[in-house]
Amino acid sequence: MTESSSKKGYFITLEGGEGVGKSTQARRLAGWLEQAGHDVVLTREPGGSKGAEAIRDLLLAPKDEPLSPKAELLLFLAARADHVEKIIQPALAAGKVVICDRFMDSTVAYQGAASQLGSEYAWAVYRTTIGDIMPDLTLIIDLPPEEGLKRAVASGKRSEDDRFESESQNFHEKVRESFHALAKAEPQRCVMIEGGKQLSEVTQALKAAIGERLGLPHGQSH
Ligand code: T5A
Repeated sequence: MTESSSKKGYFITLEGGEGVGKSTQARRLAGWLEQAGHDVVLTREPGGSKGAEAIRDLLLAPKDEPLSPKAELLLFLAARADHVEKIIQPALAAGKVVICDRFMDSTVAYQGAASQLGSEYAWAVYRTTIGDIMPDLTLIIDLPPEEGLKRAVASGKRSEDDRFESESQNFHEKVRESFHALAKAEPQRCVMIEGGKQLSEVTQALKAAIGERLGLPHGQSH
């Protein structure tokens, strides 16, 4: 985290399109890090705090008329402001490892790059409203959108008429391109992981990226 607060912990985010395996992998990584002796907070966005979960319900509910792009962006940031202040910053200040299923890169990809607002606009509003808190490590799980969407719907967590599932194929391609661009622009922070492999192989690649940075052995399977 680059913010100047008295941070002692380590902030990891998982990113990627729909159904790439973020939540599944986040749970596995949290278990692994706990076994290694870390105090772990596993959280997600949108959501993670009571207020942010209420905003999540509003954002993800099917709507007769979509929100305006700016209203949607501001709601994601409103949820994040509450989550950062109530959950993420206190955990990092207490020296914990925070694993967050999606964070600001999702806003840049979905509300910025894939929408009419653009990624620069999304970054600018983020900096003005929330500041410069950034993850220490961002793991981007990469998968063609159609494969991820199939997985998400098959898992039963999502339905075909879900607000975000019903976006066009072109929209999800732009989201994927944006994650590729972020990984290229910030190679120190972002690691791209191939998501089309077996679950355990993906876990192993994620553990390797974290293990290198936290000095943990990561050869064993979980
Ligand atoms: N959003 C979010 C924005 O637009 N802006 C923002 O700023 C933020 C923070 C969130 C929506 O909000 C958008 C993005 C999203 O559209 P969500 O329900 O939290 O909604 O959606 P996702 O984060 O995309 O969660 P999903 O559940 O859809 O996907 P996951 O978490 O990536 O996938 P997961 O782990 O649930 O796995 C899906 C299925 O695939 C299987 C799993 O077992 C599960 O059944 N699976 C695999 N199968 C085979 N091989 C593998 N390697 C597998 N990995 C997982």
